[in-house]
Amino acid sequence: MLNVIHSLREGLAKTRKNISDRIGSLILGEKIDESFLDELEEALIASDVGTQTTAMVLDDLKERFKRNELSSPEQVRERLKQVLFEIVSRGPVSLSLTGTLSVILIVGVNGTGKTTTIGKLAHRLQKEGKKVMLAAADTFRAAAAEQLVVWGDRNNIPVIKHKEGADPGAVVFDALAAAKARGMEVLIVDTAGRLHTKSNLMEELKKVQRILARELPGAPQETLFVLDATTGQNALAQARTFHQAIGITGIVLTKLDGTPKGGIVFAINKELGLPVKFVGIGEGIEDLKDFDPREFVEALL
Ligand SMILES: Nc1nc2c(ncn2[C@@H]2O[C@H](COP(=O)(O)OP(=O)(O)O)[C@@H](O)[C@H]2O)c(=O)[nH]1
Ligand SMILES: [Mg+2]
Repeated sequence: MLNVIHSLREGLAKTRKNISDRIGSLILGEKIDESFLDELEEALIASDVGTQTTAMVLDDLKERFKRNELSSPEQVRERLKQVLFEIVSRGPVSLSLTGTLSVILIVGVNGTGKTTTIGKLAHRLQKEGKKVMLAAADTFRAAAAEQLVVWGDRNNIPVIKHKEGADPGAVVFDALAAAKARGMEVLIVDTAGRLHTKSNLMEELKKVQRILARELPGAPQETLFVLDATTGQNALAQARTFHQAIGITGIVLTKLDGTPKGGIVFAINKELGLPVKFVGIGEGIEDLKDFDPREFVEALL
């Protein structure tokens, strides 16, 4: 557990610098006043907390400041932690894997880390004792399936794939049949991620969902949207488009290690109302963590 906190802290180092170090340096020799709060507002915006969410946080702090409840830096830090925690603490974050076989559909635009996340997630589920299979429904490029096979080999789990250009619907149909026949407990489906503005991608994903639901009632149990934390506020628009078209059950926020803008977690929760279920903090097989609201806020501030 200590180890986990340590690496989440490391993963959030850049964002923490943006928020916490700024609070720290603001505090030195200064009293808590309006200009302090203005600078805090800038720090929150700079870490991609989002204008709407930042405004809400600042309203709370200003209100308390007026009531003389925030006279020390420590009080500001504690209240900030509390407000941020409240934003991310609602909604279930664990995967809802029901029934003997569950399907996790992984979606998102190109390069956000879908395939890598699948490799990490398969490793985690396997460590929990689950029998896991992968489906290469990103048939857009041959390299995509090959990349998934590499992760399958690394985890020593089967990967169902077809030829490049094959119908993703046919891949999931076969994968589901194979998963049932082989007594699998989790099937994770990789998908293509061409630009979200292309409606044919959404149609393709809808078809995949339809086939899954037809062949296995309740499937997919999870449709996870993989979002690159370095994308900035545009990521919110991406998530909204996918959510409207296919319905997302949760977010995997990747590449937190590479950005000072980890505040996007709060914007996702507040402005999209979608739970962040996992965070990616590196390229290694162990670098996928549960999103634990308390731990996240503590690691941040
Ligand atoms: N630093 C870092 N890199 C990541 C993370 N997740 C994925 N990547 C990298 O992002 C790149 C694209 O990942 P990939 O899984 O191929 O994306 P896909 O196109 O969505 O399937 C690869 O170089 C990954 O190693 C992460 O959490 N942190
Ligand atoms: Mg991929």
